[in-house]
Amino acid sequence: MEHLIRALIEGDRPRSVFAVERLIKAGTDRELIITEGLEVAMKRLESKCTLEQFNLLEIMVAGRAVMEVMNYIYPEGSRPVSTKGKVIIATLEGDVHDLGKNILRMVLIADGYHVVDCGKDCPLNVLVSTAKRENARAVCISGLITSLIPLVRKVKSSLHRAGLTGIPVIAGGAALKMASAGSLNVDVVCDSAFDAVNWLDNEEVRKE
Ligand code: B12
Repeated sequence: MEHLIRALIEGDRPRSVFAVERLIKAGTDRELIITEGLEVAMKRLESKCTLEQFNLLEIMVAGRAVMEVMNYIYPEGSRPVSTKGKVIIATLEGDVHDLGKNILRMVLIADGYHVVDCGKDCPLNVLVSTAKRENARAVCISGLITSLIPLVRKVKSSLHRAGLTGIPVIAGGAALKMASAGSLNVDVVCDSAFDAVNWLDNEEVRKE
């Protein structure tokens, strides 16, 4: 895993894919590659991304290597037909981080969900109107900066005002997973994309 992490940090795409190929051959599962590999690599770049020091190029190059690895472990052609309903995903207005959201999208699609991606920096009203138009089964918010928390707290009430009272709101991403569901006014906070899949898969069981 350390080979993968180092190749990602250096933004070396061929070496990253080679390292992941070896991990898969050795039987490492995709969840571990994402949580112990991709997430850890990006976390190590934290010091390059502060308000004082900002090395955009290095971070962007590593981000591209992360997405190349994701495309390798979730190849386009292998995606199942979506049968489990529509999930809306976004990072809210003011937050341009989207690597975690893009990973969430691929994990949800691979599990049979139809994903409508509102993108990054998404205004709340666009999120709500999309959820209404698409008859969404759930809304997922990815949040990487803490200053966005007040806006996250408004998601549920904005959905309610639009008459969407039955749609669960799921929060995740480095900034939101430090908070409780109650303090964010969401239904659940998930550590990883896989936790959201498990939560959604078990929703029907919980309702019974
Ligand atoms: C990459 C990065 C960037 C890139 C983003 C590129 C991109 N396309 O996303 C760039 C360079 C653009 C960037 C910009 C900035 N960044 Co930045 N960035 C990061 C960094 C280093 C990594 C984030 C990342 O991609 N992680 C990898 C992904 C895979 O992890 P993840 O998002 O957590 O996602 C996983 C899970 O959490 C989960 N998940 C994610 N979302 C969701 C949602 C749901 C519903 C679920 C279920 C699961 C889930 O799934 C993923 C896989 O399991 C972090 C450091 C860190 N520790 O996070 C700082 C960090 C987030 N950035 C930070 C800052 C300050 C900024 C800037 C303000 C810097 C500046 N000087 O301008 C700007 C913000 C601009 C803005 N308005 O948004 C701070 C935020 C501090 C805070 N607590 O508020 C951090 C924490 C760095 C630090 N020094 O502390 N950044």
